[in-house]
Amino acid sequence: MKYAPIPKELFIENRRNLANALFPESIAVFHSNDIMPTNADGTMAFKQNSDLFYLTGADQEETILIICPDARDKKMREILFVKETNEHIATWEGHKLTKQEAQEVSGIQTVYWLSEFEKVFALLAFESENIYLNTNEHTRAVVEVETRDARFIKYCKEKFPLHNYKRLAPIMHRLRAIKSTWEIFLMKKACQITEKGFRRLLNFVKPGVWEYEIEAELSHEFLRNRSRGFAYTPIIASGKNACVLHYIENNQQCKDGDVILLDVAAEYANYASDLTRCVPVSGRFTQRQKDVYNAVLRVMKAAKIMLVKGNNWDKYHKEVGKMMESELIGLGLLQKHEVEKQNPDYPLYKKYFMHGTSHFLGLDVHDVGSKYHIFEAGMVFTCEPGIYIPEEGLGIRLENDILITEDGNIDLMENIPIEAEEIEDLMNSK
Ligand SMILES: [Mn+2]
Repeated sequence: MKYAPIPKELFIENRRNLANALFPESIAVFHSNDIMPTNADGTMAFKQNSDLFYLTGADQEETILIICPDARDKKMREILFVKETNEHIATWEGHKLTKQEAQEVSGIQTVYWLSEFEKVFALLAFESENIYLNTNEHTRAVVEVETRDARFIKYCKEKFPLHNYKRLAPIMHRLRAIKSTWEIFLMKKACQITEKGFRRLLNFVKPGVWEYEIEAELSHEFLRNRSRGFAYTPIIASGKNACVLHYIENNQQCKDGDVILLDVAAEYANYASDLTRCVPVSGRFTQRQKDVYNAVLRVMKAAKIMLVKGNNWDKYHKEVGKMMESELIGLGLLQKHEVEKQNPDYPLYKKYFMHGTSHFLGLDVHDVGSKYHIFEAGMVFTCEPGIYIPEEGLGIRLENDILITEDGNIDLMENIPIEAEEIEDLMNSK
């Protein structure tokens, strides 16, 4: 791992919270992700299952966690299974967790090699009434590939047909939505690395630069700061490309007079940050560009104030929509009399601002969490209004990561330049 060791207390506390959420006489099982194949003998880089990581810190393939809080044998209440390593694996793939290292990383005392899993699971299943299994229930997930968790569900239901089966996903979504102190520390670290990358590119952008050259600068800065790289596929979209919401080609030349929309951020220790900034290729915004920029910035600042404990998703989005409406009228993009007679189910502002303002952020960029959950301290949301005007070849989105606290919120990206003038000054310094 590139990141510094994480205190095991984080994972111990997470497991305690999970154990408390289970019915009595239960066993819960979490599997790591697979290493995904590409072609021939190629593979993708390994990405750990977020739930397994959240509960163990084990960042390795072929890992299984069992939680069985009522096991008669106390040693069997938490068990981590890791892949047995040997000299051959050490030579070809490098170091894998030893049992002792797995204990140190996770704080789990009982560690077995993976080959013991079926036998141990069967013994504990006989003691248990409920079997909790994990599924990906993210509302926007499209999963065609069968995961290790999914394969295990099939195996388990065939082998133990008379148990009560329960879902881990709703519990995990609720737990992971509230970030602990250590998680916030790691997310701040991701934001700090993102800031370094953004500051680096302010001196790099000039007319004629290619979008992928900017991507390379960011990669360089992220990796040298112990990040694995981008937290998600970066969007570096100059001119009209900014109006394609998921533009990831990043293969165009940036032209004098255009604005570049950069939705680019680093991960750190598997935690995501999520940033969007817009910078003028020439180092100076035109008046029109600045007007649109400042309209988005005003909406963002006002939206941020509403990301507080006790508020809810629906109310928040309605308020942001209203603010956006009045800004779009101010920019001459909507007419007041049209807005007054619009169908409230299809508000006109959606023509220029067609995505949501916020999403949960954490181990996953679009992190798990329910939109029916009232805002609570410890939740981290993005705040990312935008205005996209294809006919003007201009798209502006601004995005920071906001932590809700007991008495307001903290902008985890407050140090990253956002005022149009500050960005211009930094681009023109040196
Ligand atoms: Mn985002």
